[in-house]
Amino acid sequence: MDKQAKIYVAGHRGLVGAAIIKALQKAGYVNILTAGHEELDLINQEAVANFFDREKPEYVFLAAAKVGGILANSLYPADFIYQNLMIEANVIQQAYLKGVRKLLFLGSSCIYPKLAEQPIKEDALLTGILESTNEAYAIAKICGIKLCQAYNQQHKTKYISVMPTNLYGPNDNFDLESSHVLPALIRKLHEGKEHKAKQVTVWGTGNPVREFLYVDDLADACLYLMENYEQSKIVNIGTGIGITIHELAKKIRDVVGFEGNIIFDTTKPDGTPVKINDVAYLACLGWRASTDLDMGLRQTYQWYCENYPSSNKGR
Ligand code: GFB
Repeated sequence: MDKQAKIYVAGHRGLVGAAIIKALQKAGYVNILTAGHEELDLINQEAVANFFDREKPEYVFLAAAKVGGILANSLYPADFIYQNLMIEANVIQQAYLKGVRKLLFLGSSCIYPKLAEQPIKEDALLTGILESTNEAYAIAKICGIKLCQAYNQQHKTKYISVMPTNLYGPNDNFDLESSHVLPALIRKLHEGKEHKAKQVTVWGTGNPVREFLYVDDLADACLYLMENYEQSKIVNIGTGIGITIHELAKKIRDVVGFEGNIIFDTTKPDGTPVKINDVAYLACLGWRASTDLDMGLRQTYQWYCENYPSSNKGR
């Protein structure tokens, strides 16, 4: 990509989009295009068409999505499937019609079968049933992959799809109902410390295994692939390292300095038992994650303390 190229980052206020903007700026890209929700509703086909007509982006990072943790996914499947399908279809179709040179679509490791062999290779896609708590979201993301591949096949476009593992970092959602586990535990344990609570409750059994990637690493990988990769084959992005939710909770307890106990609410769902990306293909392409979980947790906790007004009291 030319450093002057016009690059549209869809979803620039979210965890991923904000990190991609930072990575682009750091790499010297100077013509970055964004549009907030009030300016452009990506679910509206006509609005997206007008936006692409007017702005004529040359490259697109499709990081806009309706996302959430296990509870939000289970409670609002219609929102997750509808909004994600519309965003993907609108942006990819307009990218094609307006001659975007290259597009990067962000999927998710939850597109793989619930009981896929671990670590999960890219070719596990569509080989088994999905995890029920996020089936609607996963189906929408699989459609995004298939859109990219179909346009590449029929229209000779260069749309690439990446499958990040569970992400975390600055700009994450710390709302306890809709967030993912890592930001939820930072907030719960931090508030537990503030209120000198005897215990903090973690959902599920604590036994599920997840892999966590710091979002700046993800952004770096996305930029690397945008610059160096142009095949239809999907690419996993992760660390390849898993940790149980219980171990994660203990690590966050240490970072935050909470002195009480961790207890488990087993009425809440565990979701997929194990989810770890096989990152061999990405390594072959020349990229590896560089932020380890301890470092990433410290940085994320610092960001949380600086950005959530009530959280400063506890430091
Ligand atoms: O991060 P999380 O919501 O997403 O949950 P998934 C991971 C695990 O952490 C589950 C447990 O076993 C949860 O039960 N957990 C423990 C908690 N305490 C909490 C808590 O306070 N909040 C949350 N949220 N979880 C999501 C998908 O699955 O992963 C999405 O639903 C997406 O579609 C995303 O793919 C990456 O890893 O289970």
